[in-house]
Amino acid sequence: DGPWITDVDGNRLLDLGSGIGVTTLGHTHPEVVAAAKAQLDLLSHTLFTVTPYENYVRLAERLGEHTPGSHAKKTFFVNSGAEAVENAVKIARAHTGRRVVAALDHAFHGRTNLTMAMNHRAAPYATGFGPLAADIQRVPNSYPFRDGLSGARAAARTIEYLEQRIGAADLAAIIAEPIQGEGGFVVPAPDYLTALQDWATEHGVVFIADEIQSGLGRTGTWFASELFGLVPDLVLTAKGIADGLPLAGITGRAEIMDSALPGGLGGTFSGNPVSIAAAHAVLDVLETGEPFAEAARIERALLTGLRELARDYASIGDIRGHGAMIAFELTEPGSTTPLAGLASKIAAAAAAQGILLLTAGSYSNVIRFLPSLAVTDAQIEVALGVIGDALAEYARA
Ligand code: PLZ
Repeated sequence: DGPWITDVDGNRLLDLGSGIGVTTLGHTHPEVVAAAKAQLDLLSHTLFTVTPYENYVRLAERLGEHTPGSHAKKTFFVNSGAEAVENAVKIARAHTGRRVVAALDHAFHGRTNLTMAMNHRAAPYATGFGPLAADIQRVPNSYPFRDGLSGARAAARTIEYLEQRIGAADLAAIIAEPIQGEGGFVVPAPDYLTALQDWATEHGVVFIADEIQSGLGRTGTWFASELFGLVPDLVLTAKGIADGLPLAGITGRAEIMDSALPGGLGGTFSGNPVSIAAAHAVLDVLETGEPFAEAARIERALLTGLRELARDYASIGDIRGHGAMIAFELTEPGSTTPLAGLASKIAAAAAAQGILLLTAGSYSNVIRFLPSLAVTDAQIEVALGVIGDALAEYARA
């Protein structure tokens, strides 16, 4: 219920990870549960490409309204985030007639064969699972804490790699998480993403925003792209879209979305009606605007509390994020040398106190907060107290 999970022994666990950013409105949200139950009594499956149903089309229209940009859009629904990434790549290749996809350092895009080739980390995502998909290149990102570069400088570096290693003539798409998730909530420097989008537009490259972790209210806006003034060509959603039911979407410029042959995109369960009904309930709640205010409140509580902790513990090297997507990176005081062991000790100490905290980061040295928007300031204070106790025990001041 809300931010709580009760385990088989009756222990109440404060869930600050939401199944990795899925139950954004909270566990068993009454409107979501009611919508899914009602739909289950009506129809649980046909197959959209054979016998289409209305709630799919309406959800597509609603996503078109809320994703950045007022251009004509279309949406295709699938079952998981990785499947959304796969389909976005197919669409971009069909549209451009080009092969290569560029992903950013510290990215995570999924666990299927194509997407595991797009992730930054080989281990544990790809090691032993090859051969990997061809024509994927990774290029430097913007990581202000580690590279100290302005958005313009970081974009110039990324673009230099794109031009030298790939060349626009072969480049179908650039994919970026506006705020990187598994990579450790890396927030790019201002103007970085828009500089990449401008370059992509100029060279006929499709810009894909993977908003699977950062989208749909999580950062206090409909999409994290808005925080950067970014209007992507394709926007990917999953995770929080149906507050726990499996669903993902690819929403994009109509002329790009129409590039595949009729019948070229599909899937048996794609856009399951029960998941779609749950997603409508999620959008109903988001449209009240209340979740955005909650995300802003959570951001204030977490940033204030973490900054206080950072005054006592120099191992907190960086605090970053937006809304209910906030993290801190643990490093040797005064340096960027990662302290992975400290992050796992803090997460374990929190778990022992009934608080579920997720780690993240390419160096496994980031603690991330992805709470449900139902989490209260008092609960956040308790969690920060437990983190403070763990820092007192394990961190050098
Ligand atoms: N893109 C930005 O965060 C999923 C991974 C959980 P799927 N992140 C959580 C795990 O251990 O596998 C994710 C993401 C971004 C794509 C995905 C993939 O989404 O629904 O897990 O396929």
